[in-house]
Amino acid sequence: MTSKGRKKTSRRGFIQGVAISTAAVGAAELLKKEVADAASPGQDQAIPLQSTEFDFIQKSAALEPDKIIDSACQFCNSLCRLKVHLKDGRIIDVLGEPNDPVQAGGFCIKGPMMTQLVYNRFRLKSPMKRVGGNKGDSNSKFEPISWDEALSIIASKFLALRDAGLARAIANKTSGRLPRGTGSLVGRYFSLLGSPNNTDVGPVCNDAGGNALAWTFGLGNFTNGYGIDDATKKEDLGSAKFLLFLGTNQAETHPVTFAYLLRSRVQTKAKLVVIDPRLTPTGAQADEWIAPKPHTDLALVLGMLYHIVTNNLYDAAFVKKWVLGFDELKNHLKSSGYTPEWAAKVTDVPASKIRLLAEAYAKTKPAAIFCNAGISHQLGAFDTYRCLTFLAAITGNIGIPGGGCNFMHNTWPGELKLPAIIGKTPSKDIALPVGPDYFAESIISGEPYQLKAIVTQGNPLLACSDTIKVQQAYRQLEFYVYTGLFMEESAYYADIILPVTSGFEMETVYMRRDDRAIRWQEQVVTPVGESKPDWHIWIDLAHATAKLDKRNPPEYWRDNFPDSWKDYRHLWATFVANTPAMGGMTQQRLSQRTEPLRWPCPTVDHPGVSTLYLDHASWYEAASALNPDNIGKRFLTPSGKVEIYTPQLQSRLAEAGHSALPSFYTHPEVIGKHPTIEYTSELVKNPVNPQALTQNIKLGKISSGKVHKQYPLMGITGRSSVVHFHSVTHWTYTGKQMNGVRLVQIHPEAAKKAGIKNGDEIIVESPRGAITGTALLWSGIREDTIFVPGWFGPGQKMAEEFGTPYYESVNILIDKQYYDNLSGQQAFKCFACRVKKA
Ligand SMILES: Nc1nc2c(c(=O)[nH]1)N[C@H]1C(S)=C(S)[C@@H](COP(=O)(O)OP(=O)(O)OC[C@H]3O[C@@H](n4cnc5c(=O)[nH]c(N)nc54)[C@H](O)[C@@H]3O)O[C@H]1N2
Ligand SMILES: Nc1nc2c(c(=O)[nH]1)N[C@H]1C(S)=C(S)[C@@H](COP(=O)(O)OP(=O)(O)OC[C@H]3O[C@@H](n4cnc5c(=O)[nH]c(N)nc54)[C@H](O)[C@@H]3O)O[C@H]1N2
Ligand code: SF4
Ligand SMILES: [Mo]
Repeated sequence: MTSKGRKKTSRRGFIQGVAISTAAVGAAELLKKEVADAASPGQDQAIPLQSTEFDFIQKSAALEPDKIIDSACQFCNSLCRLKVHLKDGRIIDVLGEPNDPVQAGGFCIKGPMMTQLVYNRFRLKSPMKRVGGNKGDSNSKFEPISWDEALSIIASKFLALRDAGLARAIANKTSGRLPRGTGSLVGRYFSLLGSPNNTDVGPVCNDAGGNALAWTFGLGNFTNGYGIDDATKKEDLGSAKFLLFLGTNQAETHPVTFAYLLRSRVQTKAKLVVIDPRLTPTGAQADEWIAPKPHTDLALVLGMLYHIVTNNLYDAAFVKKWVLGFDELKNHLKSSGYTPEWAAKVTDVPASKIRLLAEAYAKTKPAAIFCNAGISHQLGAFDTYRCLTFLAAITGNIGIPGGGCNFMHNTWPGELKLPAIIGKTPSKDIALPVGPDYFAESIISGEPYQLKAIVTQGNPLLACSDTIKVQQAYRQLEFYVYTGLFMEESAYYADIILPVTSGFEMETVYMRRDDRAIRWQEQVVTPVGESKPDWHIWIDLAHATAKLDKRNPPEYWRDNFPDSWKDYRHLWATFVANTPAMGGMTQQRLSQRTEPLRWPCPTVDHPGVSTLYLDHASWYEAASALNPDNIGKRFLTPSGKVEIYTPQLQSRLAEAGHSALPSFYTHPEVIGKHPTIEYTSELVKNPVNPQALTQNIKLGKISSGKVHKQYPLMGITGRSSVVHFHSVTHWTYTGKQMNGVRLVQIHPEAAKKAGIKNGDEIIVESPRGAITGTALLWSGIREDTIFVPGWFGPGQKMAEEFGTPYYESVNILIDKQYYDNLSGQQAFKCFACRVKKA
């Protein structure tokens, strides 16, 4: 790389300009200094090699790379290409891709931290089996074993359960990351075995957004794209004139794509409104920051819809041509009395503000909505997202560049397809409810049936709610296989531990950008120890199963899992050949590009789709490649129109206690008296996830507010900062150094009432349990709300290097019974609590 390229992508430039800049603070003027102060330490710590404007690395005999490999970051959905510099086979530096206009050479502090996943003394290096100790205890003893032994132990356990008629008691659970396509191999293995309980990360993460998009528009994906649309040669999201963010802190969670939006905004002067109970570095960039009561966004959106509908602010021509159910929506809003005044009482946002927001959104076209975990992690997630799709639909903000419902992490078309299975597979039972934490329920209660063997990807002991119950369940579980990079909390419960490779150790397609885009990444270094990428593990497990299965001939397993798939190029070519509307996404094409390529993309001449539902030949071509039934359709619903209300939608949703036109309800631990949710013991078929059961519900019972007598505050959870990615970065040097202390954000007035000062050690208690942290007084948070960051855990040994504390999981505080019975999303973002000095 030239010195010019290097200068352009210097870390200082990026971190100052992008990740935590305070240059454009608008509405949050008051808090400017607070944010700037919080930001400045990071700026100085994030400059590794170079700190002057001159490039002294050029012609440095020691530091000039002898090879640069195009890999990619395995962390967030900004999907940065990382140009990895090697000297003598060792990684010496990591830079961004300057020739991708969205990335623009950028990356955040976590990009270079990928190297610390490779060079790390805590990495798991060989498979291990339990030889002593109690499950979950630090006295657990493990001994290294060969891959052959590990996989035959797993295969024989699975076969024994299957032969006893208990195939459904075997489950795979993903709460974390996996290379693309691995899920298809896991699904295939489970089909051969006959178990329905193979889940992916969706219900933990952001499935509700995709579910709502699919029900209203036809496809469950992020609707628009970053950068130029190659079909029209015009900017897509970069042309938005209004950006409405709900429950997304992109400055810390998707910094590089957020920086792209901010760069575009300099040209377009787009208004940015951020809705979040606390001020984040994202809100600090906004023209307006609005802080509703947690878990009340549904009311805010209903109030906005009311104002738009009753004041004729909607796009009448678009509604007439493309929308089904507008009149029903209008009647519903009116008869329910969802006025801005009503919404103001629920959300604590003034009615005048709700009206102005509704007007600004409706009148400024194109307007793009962005949402993420702040909406997904609510018990009314599906219904809230559906109402947000109505906002876009009635204002004609769907199927146009710069608009849409950009519900993050709903990027890719479900499962990548493999050829049909050879041979006859056993029939499967109905799956357990998709709620991420129903697993624990099933183990503890045995209802509707008990899980007995689980493989996980991710760290459920930190990531799932009601940690104490999860601990109890995994202690009780008959057989547990943990896969991961480190000896994380969950590993202590395992019978078998399998080491996996990190992103730089494989040639693959690991992550995807939110806008359905992917890029090819080359292998940088050889795998650490005996670690394997996940797709190798499942192919090898199938072959180990072939040797032991007495019911089926070995070919049943071997022919369905050819060894050639271990070569990711071969596996990818198989996906390209079998997955609808993916024929243009060949490895050769991906490798040649500096930018990622978007799905759907049916042929090698097709540019890939940026704006879904765009009235353009490239969209119609892609839509018909997805399914021949789509020929001539713009929206991919049964009617070919945007479906707000139809009698069919209504009757399907009513089966699980919901309605096509949502009424307001919320978590019973939200302060005040609100309509809420009751879960019945009746299990019904889930209309949104028809492969699974779900609990039926009743909506509308008014909460008593009793819990707030003892627990007067509300807690919300989320990402601690740009530095950490879930739990995995807590095993890196930079992660623990920069953000090794759990900082609990609390308003100065609330702190004063509890006798707490900035920097005090505090205890946060909820009806479920207690955790510790350090008070961070923050006037940018509601007085009735505290923010507790997730993924600090008791097993994170890197803490020793810095003398930082070991922490219990934040999920001790959260009640697992509250979830969205349609999407399965857990209500991670709400718990009643109190704080005191430790
Ligand atoms: N309270 C609260 N809880 C939450 C959330 C919240 O906001 N609040 N967010 C939820 C969300 S959105 C998510 S996505 C989850 C994430 O929660 P986690 O399950 O913690 O996700 P990760 O950190 O991605 O997974 C960590 C583990 O995955 C391993 N790992 C890393 N790469 C790979 C790989 O390629 N293969 C395999 N097999 N293992 C790998 C690491 O070693 C580590 O053991 O947490 C959820 N839990
Ligand atoms: N640095 C970093 N980046 C990440 C990740 C990471 O762990 N670290 N994880 C990745 C993954 S898997 C995910 S799912 C995304 C998550 O990305 P985000 O959704 O941006 O992250 P969160 O911090 O979980 O939640 C976003 C915001 O929701 C707010 N919030 C909480 N309750 C409510 C509410 O009731 N209403 C509203 N409107 N807002 C609320 C929180 O204050 C928080 O600022 O990030 C991805 N990127
Ligand atoms: S974490 Fe996200 S923004 Fe940061 S380098 Fe990785 S992909 Fe880019
Ligand atoms: Mo997530």
